[in-house]
Amino acid sequence: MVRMVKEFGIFINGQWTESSRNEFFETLNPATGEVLARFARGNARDVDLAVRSAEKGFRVWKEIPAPMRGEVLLKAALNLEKHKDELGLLVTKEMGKILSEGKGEVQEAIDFFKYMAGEGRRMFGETTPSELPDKFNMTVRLPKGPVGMITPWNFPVSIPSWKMGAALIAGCSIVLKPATDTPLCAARFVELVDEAGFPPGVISMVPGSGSDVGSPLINHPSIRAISFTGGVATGREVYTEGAKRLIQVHLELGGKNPVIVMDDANMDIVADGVLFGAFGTSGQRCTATSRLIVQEGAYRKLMDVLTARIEKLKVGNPADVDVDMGPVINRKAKDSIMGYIDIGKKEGGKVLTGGESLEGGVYSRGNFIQPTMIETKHGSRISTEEIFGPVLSVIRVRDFDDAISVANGVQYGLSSAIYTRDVNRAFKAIRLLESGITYINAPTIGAEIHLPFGGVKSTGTGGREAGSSAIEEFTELKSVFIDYSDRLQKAQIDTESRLRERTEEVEKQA
Ligand code: UN1
Repeated sequence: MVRMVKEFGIFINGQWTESSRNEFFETLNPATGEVLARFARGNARDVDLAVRSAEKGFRVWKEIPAPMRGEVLLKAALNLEKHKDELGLLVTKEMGKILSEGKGEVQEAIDFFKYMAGEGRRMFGETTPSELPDKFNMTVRLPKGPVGMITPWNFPVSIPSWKMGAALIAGCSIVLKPATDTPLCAARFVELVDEAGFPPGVISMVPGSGSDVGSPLINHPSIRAISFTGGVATGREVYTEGAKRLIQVHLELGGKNPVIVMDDANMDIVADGVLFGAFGTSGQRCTATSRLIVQEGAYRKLMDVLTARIEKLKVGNPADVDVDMGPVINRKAKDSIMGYIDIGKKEGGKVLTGGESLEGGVYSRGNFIQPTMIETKHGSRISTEEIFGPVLSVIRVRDFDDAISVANGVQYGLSSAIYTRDVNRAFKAIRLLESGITYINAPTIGAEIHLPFGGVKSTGTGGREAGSSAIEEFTELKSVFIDYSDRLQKAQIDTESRLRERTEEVEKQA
């Protein structure tokens, strides 16, 4: 029996339209190899159509009062809630994370849209005193314009939701280029959000590659900002292209996130956290725990507990409820991760558990790897480069200072964690760890959406997604001076004379 696979073009003005180029790519289930859908290979002409529509959408959307925009976002959240199971299952099928994580990711999108809906009634500016009498000063936030977003495959729903939720409440129209590995999740997400009643042109999506779609999007003269989440190499290109146009580029890049374990920690709780942090989503999170930095006294015990626990993890089709860890996204990713395991061994690392590719039987059509833990030394490639897979590097350290210096000794700085029951050390670690997110007694993953998300060093360019700072990415601040004195008043004039004049004026009025 031949199963018909659905074909998608580009999404503009609230509907799917044919791409100007009649070529398609397939999106696959990474656990089974099943073809899920076919998507148009978008191109610069499609991008131009989408951005033109976004220009029209922007002209309308920015004039809708922000609290009213919030109502539409809330409707989108409720629609996502209604379809949570369907969309969660789709995430599992197309991205390969286990069902509970697929649904969890959709919940993150729902929560964020609800949070941003409320932002429509805040969007605070400042009011300040003026230097001059009868004058009022304030700041207001205005939307940047049509904005482009380029999103990764590891969170195919929630990362688009962070970017879109913030941009939409701010009053921007958006053009989304989703990852080529997960366009179906993005397509369904865009449909469900759009159904809430956004005016035509506010939301568009163009599938396709970085060079065919991403680059024309960054370079389109009407695009006012780009928000990108992905790898460092691509991020550097996106930044360079955006810099040439002098537009704002928000980058959310890699990580090499450490969990520090001090001797005084409770090892069972550490093991729970490390399993979740390192092997949740098969280690394919920017926030994944990829380094375990353990103080000498805790080392033996923790390795024993962890090895036993890792060996019990069930790897398989993530749609089966009893599976703990699914596949990695595609063949290329699998080869690269296996390559890293090899490098780890060659540079003297010792595989404590795992390390093998899983083949045959249920694994024969998918991209499966054993959850792997390798003992290594700080400075080795596997302990400093982002692997983006189920590989945990373990490094032994002497004491707290040693642990902090190892933790900070990489180019990344997204998330970090320390397990200790010593409150003084915990607070010191908060200050000393170079990362945008720090957890105490919890692993490096699982950020909550109402706090800012982002990193330092090569992880990003300084801005933060999610949380109270999310709308900064998509708004311009305008400073406003309102003079109601009925005369020309000049700022920055000699204080002494001004003070005298004003005193005389007030005395006369009295
Ligand atoms: C990512 O990996 O790019 O904190 C995002 C977490 C998730 C988001 C991760 N809430 O692990």
